[in-house]
Amino acid sequence: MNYVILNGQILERNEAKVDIEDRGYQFGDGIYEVIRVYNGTFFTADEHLTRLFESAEKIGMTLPCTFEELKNLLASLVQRNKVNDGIIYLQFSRGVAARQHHYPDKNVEPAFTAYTKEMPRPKDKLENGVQAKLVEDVRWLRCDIKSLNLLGNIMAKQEAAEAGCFEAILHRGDKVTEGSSSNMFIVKDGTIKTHPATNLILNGITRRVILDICKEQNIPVQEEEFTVEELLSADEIFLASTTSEVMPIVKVTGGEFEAGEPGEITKKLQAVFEKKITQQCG
Ligand code: DCS
Repeated sequence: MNYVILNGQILERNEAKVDIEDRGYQFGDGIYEVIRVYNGTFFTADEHLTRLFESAEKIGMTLPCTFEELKNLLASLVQRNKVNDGIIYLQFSRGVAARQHHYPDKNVEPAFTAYTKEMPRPKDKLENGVQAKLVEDVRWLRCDIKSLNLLGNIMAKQEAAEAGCFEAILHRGDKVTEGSSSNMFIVKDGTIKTHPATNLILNGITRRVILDICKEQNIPVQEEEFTVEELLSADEIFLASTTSEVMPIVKVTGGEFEAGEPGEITKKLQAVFEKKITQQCG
């Protein structure tokens, strides 16, 4: 049986019904998180839930539960669905109200849904790397909010997929920002560069784990903007996300960057990242 969460209750999936005037459905007015589960245990759950509460605050939404209540309920769902290696997806929309752009009354509670999915680690791609395509970043200027509004991201990912690529590398003019659903990193002469955590990117939890690893391992990092030209002349490129972990990019479509195989620093980060998974999740 597949269970889901609807407004604080665990239900069978076919019993969970959402109103057609849910503001998430009509406006994309809400926020979400994707948390990794390894071996039946959450990885970096506190960091994800902290970001969720921050996103809520940024859009003026008060979540109808405490951090601990939420974490416990999510853990119950993972247990109930017997997730081994997978994810939990959770979202809060601003709730159900007659369609008007401005926020509804304070007494309208956010609508909370969550489900789990079995998802093995992408071992083949982690080992061999993936291809990516450069796509202009035409999203709004609050990419730091993990909003349900993903049209810009989706359109970029589709463009990449149609070119046979795993990810879109977004750039605003000549500056690389991030991936359509990941953060972007380059390595040049032993130094890692990634876009600073501004309003132009989502400050990924995987990104933060990688920055911690770099500190521990004395790998130099610059959280600085870098150009498309720097990307294409980098020694290594990798992306990072909850589902993709530390994923080597071995080719940028068009053939401007073609490493062919994952780089040494990328592989080192992968190895330490894997250790962190084992430490937290067994
Ligand atoms: N940037 C964007 C635009 C993202 O959507 C994501 C994650 C990231 C960066 C990386 O953040 P995390 O390291 O915290 O995952 N996107 C999630 C998603 O929509 N599906 O899986 C991960």
